[in-house]
Amino acid sequence: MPKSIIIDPETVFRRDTIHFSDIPVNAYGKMPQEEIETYTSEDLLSLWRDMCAIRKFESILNEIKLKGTCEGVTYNHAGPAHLSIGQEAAAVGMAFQLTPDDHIFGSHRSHGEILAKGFSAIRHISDERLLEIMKSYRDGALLRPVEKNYQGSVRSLALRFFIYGAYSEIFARETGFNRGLGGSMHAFFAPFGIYPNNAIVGGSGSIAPGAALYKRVNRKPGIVVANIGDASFGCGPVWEGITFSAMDQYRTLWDKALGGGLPIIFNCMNNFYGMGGQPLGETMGVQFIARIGAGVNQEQMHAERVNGYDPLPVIDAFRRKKQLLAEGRGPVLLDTVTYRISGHSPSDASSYRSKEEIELWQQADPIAAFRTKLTANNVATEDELSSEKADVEALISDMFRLAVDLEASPRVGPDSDLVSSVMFSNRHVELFDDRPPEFLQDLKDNPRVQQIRGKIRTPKHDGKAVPKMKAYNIRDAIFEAMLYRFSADPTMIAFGEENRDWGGAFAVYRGFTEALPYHRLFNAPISEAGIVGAAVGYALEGGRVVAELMYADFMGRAGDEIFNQLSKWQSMSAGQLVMPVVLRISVGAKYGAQHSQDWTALANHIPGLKVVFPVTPYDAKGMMNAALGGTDPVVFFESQKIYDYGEMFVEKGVPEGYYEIDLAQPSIKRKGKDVTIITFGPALYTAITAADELSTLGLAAEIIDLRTANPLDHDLLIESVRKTGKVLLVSDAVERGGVMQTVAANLTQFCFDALDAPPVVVGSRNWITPAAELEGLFFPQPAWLLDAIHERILPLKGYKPRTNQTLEELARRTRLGV
Ligand SMILES: Cc1ncc(C[n+]2csc(CCOP(=O)(O)OP(=O)(O)O)c2C)c(N)n1
Ligand SMILES: [Mg+2]
Repeated sequence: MPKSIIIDPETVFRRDTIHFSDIPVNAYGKMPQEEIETYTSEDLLSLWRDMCAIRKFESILNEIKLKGTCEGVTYNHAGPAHLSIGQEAAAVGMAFQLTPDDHIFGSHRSHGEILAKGFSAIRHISDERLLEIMKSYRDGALLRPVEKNYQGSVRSLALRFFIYGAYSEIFARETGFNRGLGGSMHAFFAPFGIYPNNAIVGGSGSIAPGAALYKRVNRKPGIVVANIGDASFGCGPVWEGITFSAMDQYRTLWDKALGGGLPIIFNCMNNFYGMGGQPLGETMGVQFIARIGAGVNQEQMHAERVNGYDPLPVIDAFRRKKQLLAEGRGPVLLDTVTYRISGHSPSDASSYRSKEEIELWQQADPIAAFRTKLTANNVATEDELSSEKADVEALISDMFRLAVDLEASPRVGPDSDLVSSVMFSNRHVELFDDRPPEFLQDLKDNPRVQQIRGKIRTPKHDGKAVPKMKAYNIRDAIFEAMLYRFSADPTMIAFGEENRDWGGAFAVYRGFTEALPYHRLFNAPISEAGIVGAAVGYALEGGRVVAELMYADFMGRAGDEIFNQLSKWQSMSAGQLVMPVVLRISVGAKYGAQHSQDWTALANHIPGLKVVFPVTPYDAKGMMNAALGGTDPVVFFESQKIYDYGEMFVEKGVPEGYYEIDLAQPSIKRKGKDVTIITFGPALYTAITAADELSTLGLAAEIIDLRTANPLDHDLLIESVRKTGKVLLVSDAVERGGVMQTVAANLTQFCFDALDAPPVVVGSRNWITPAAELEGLFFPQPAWLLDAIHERILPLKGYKPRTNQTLEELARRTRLGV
């Protein structure tokens, strides 16, 4: 149902003041004795061990990177090592409370967070389950090297397994968590609740909210922690993720039984530096990251600054904040103060900070300070602590030596097709969860479903063309495919700007508002990065999602999320994770330079995305069905010019039942023998008009609609071009660097011997898109197609060109860059 939130001017214009509450800074004030009562000695010892383990892990990397030799091993580690020496207490404090159901996302400097979370998970998981994970994870590939001749307990085996997996990943070995395809900055291990870490700093800020959304929508236990560096709070996507997480609707409009606000903690690992830039005093003005919470919602995100140089205040804060999240009062912002004693990377000359400052923080070293705390409070003796430290350090050293050994821990071979094999998952998943899908009404009663039932799905009716109002159109086709998946898969959700009450900006979703509860279809803030990022997070957790960008021109606003996140996590996980996201992107017209651009080329350029652009109802339904049944990210372009077009090509019409179209296959829309015209997008209809005129000149054009840019099976194209010997490629994208240039280049190679002339590409001018009244100068017109054929492929008898499509003109334009 549409919502009804009335804004009353009388209330809005009433004199008032905005009140803020105080934000606690280092409020933790428990005495050591009180804490000794909260924790068992073993708990406190585990914190000690974990911190020592992280320090040792990172110190080895520092040494091998700097000197090329460590622990008697000589090795050149070519990749990055962003170390967190100094940040151990913040990491173990963050992880101590978390169970494997609690998921962390992080950044390039996440080794410490990964290790702390893994150690904590190993403590939380039963021996049976640990064994199950180790044996099943990549069929025991990580387990085999560490269990050889090992007689210890399951728990210590799990520690070996985990540390080994982390080192192997960093050294790009087959035996790494992600077969070395993630590496140091992206390592993760989902079975322990460790989710992708992002080398695009702040990247987790837009993704982690989607993971929290998944938990809420699908009633899954646990919280989500987004660990983000202080300097990365300057990143737009972090703000967008926060905005997405703090929407009122979770608590005001959504079913209360779902649990309220998103269960997420934005945890700032505040070490006071970017690389060399300083948020405090230089690059930001906020002074305390915790202050940001005050601008977000009335509860100020329950923001607080805590001392992350001691694990106990951090644990205390996480315990309290987890309680808030359980009460549905998220999101939370924590400003966890720590310090990076190590450089940004081992090559860092620390030119941006003084030796004195580093020494001050070294004197306050969190590990040494904790040692003193434990001995002063009689938790353990110096000898006991030294012995614990020695044991865990020996374990780290052993696993380092094993992981660095190329024989025990090989890289994928040069002939391996591993990377190709994981770029796409290419699976079909009917449903990601087996609970019944939720609807608000019986779909038979849905007004849109009823309306569509009365529409005509064939090109002709009673021998006549179907009037627009009666034709089953592209909007209907997308609606129908999505409705099928909403009915099949309870995890399927859709969101974007104006998706709900408005009916989708272009009315595709009209009818869904009545049918679906808020948590399955909702309006997102105007946060394109937040929208696509949340879709990525939702999918990484195992749910299916359709996100929408209102105009292709807004892709830049979600650039990182489309180009680096949506596209990459399947392959960086070496196929452990899937990405069942359909990103609907509408291509505009008539709205000028910033609302009318076909940016298929941008998506097509990025490895890891499927890129389709159906332009008939039959294709739209079949391709949306395929996209929504698959497990890969599909960028699904739609054209605003033709949303209301009925089916003109498939005589039998658009089936009411379910069918899929192979996302790699182009489609012949008109048969012909003299010249092949390949189109992508609504230029299909331009080509049809041009082909009609060509036929009056005695030429039969074969028209092939590409439908997909990637993947793309060229067979049909090759067959046609070999038959005609001539090919023109047309789309509404600007001519330079477009999808058609790639196809033309490929066809030149595939069909060189059969071509009478080089393939010719006609696109829009390399301009801004001008005003609606001038669009005819910009988008390819039917005459341009004939002119291009006449000038560059086959002179047409008695034909007089109407525009200048000569090679001289092409040369002139390229010289000018227009
Ligand atoms: C989007 C993006 N911009 C810039 C960089 C380069 N870079 C890597 S680390 C870093 C500093 C990040 O500082 P902060 O977020 O405080 O994390 P820290 O390194 O202190 O852990 C920068 C600028 C990047 N990786 N990603
Ligand atoms: Mg920092």
